[in-house]
Amino acid sequence: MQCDTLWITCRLATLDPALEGLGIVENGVIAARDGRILYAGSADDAPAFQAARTIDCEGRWITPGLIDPHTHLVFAGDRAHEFELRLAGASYEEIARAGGGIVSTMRATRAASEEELIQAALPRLDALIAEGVTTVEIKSGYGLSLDDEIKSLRAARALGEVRRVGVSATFLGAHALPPEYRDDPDAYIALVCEKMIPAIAARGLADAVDGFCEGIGFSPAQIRRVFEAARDHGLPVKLHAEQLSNLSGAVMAVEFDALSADHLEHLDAAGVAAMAASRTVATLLPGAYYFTRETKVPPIAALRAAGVSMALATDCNPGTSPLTSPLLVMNMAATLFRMTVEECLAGVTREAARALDLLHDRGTLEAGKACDLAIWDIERPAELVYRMGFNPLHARVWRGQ
Ligand code: DI6
Ligand code: FE
Repeated sequence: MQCDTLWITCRLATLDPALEGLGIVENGVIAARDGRILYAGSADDAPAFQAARTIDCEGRWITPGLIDPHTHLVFAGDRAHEFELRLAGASYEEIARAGGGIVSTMRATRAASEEELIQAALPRLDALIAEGVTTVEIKSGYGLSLDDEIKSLRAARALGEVRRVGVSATFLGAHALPPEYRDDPDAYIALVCEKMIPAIAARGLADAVDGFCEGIGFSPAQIRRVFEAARDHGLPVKLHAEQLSNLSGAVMAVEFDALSADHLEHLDAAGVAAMAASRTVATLLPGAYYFTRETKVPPIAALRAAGVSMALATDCNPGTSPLTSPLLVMNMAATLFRMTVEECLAGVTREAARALDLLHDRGTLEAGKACDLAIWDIERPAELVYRMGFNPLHARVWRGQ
């Protein structure tokens, strides 16, 4: 059988759900043609391939390319000074209420051109890519006006053109209240629903719609309107839910068949039960938990017992998670949230793909899927979770190259 590239003498963590655990194949082979996996499995069962190129992996491990399913990579400015204020005792809410926080990033983002936003995001994207990321979700949400949200989403899409990486773009207009709507939050929600979502849907600029359901964000009633507008325009939804308090956002997300409910530190039993009866993925963000010094851990044991899919993401953003390392995310998920190695690796591959509704195309090493691979200089998969501040990536393959 003809193929473009053949990787031989590798160990595979396929994450194939039909196999046990990580779906490990010792003495594996991967064959790719036209950017897709033709075969991934045991060398013993492999058909005879005529490969244009053969790469000997010398026993290295191959996982699916990593997927970061929740980031806010596109923004301008930085918030290092706020970090200093927080170290001196100010809380995240206090800073937000004093006009800092998200709104300070909004000002810088509005002042930046699309090209400047791309240039500002590239070092963050490159840091993810350097750790084997082949697909990244990128939210808008720091423009908060029609033009600035469109600019941000265009920058997100453009990042997928200037780098060899898959980009899922998410419209997060309901992220924060821009100051010009301070006295009339519902009028801002009306703008999001009646102007922004239709314009963004018409331009094909977003793959999903997200919101920040929180005391310092938007109420469940306001988010409901956003979700209804998204549904009217054929866009799937996801939600920042139960990060700082429990507003039963996850229950509402499930009602709208959301792709994911994210954060979930304050998720209660009713929220877990609702998610268990849905396809909605629990996307956990240990970087934000760590950086905000949150003490309430998401109900991992309950989510696990209920069989809820769990994904992991960096939540890369300037305020609560200035993090661009999926490897560190896995370590934090294991150490802070007590997730297993298997859950951590599935969380940045298969379950992350599920959270972006891309599991049919990515997230596991299976024939027919995109040939997005991460090749690692490790002796066992647990090393990817165990070490801190160390990057054993040997090579990254995107679409077979
Ligand atoms: N939740 C978060 O943790 C970030 N956004 C959100 O909805 C914070 C964003 C920021 O502070 O800039
Ligand atoms: Fe976020």
